[in-house]
Amino acid sequence: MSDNPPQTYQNILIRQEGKVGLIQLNRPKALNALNSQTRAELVDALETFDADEDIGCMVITGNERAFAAGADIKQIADLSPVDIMNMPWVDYWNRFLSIRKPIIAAVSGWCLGGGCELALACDMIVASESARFGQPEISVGIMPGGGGTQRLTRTVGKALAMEMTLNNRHLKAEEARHYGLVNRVVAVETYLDEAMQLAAEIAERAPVAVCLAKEAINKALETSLNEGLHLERRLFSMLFATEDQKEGMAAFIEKRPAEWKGK
Ligand code: CO8
Repeated sequence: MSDNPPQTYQNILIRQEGKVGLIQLNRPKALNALNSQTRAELVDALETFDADEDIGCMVITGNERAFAAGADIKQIADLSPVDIMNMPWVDYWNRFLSIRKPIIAAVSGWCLGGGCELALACDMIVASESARFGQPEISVGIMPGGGGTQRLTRTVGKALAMEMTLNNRHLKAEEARHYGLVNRVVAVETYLDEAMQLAAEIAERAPVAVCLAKEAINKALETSLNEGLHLERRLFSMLFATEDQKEGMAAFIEKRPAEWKGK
């Protein structure tokens, strides 16, 4: 948790539905461009949900027209390299990556630049048919700075990442699914419901195993196979110290539903 969590948020809306925490980016006039305030609020809300025992999964969304059209260009246009270095963005990203529970991006419309990087940093993406993914930074004279060159390349491969980053190629939703960036593509009318349903299902699963499995899969993108396998083995062994492992296996043997405690 941050030291001074804002009591009210200006640029996001939050709500809890069952065991799912929903965060909606809410700067529609700016196509949900990510200014510092929005990033701070987003990470604060995620940390609050992450610490809440009643929440098992989070969803980040925007609106039908835009998930997020990138960093707020108007906020950063006149900054110097030192100003950029001193912005707390790196801290926000690090805090985002420390969230233990799964995060699903529910994406419709524009998902560009820092918005695409945000979606890529989530654990899964449910997209509407109108979703458009891109790294258009080159068009404003810069390059991705929030993980785009790394996560996008690991996800879609070098050839496509180059074209998207160097020549502002956008991916339609179905293409994004084809290249492995997106889990599901559904109608605009249902993308948020679909993401919430997926999140609700995950939130019903064994909580500790969900968090550790998320950690292990994300590690696969940033480590050697050998190190990843070692981590997996350690986390796997650790789960045998949980009450949920005993309960899950007993429930299977006794042919009854398991009752998870998250312990
Ligand atoms: N920043 C600020 N305002 C924006 C942004 C943005 N990224 N995108 C759109 N807006 C604003 C527009 O200025 C406009 O405002 P106004 O009505 O006051 O003029 C409003 O949103 C609507 O936009 P448009 O009129 O342009 O809408 P269109 O439907 O014509 O076009 C587009 C939609 C194609 C999405 C277009 O708005 C666009 O190209 N936006 C910019 C996309 C972009 O270049 N994004 C990358 C930004 S740089 C970045 O993300 C770097 C990330 C680094 C992260 C580092 C972390 C450590």
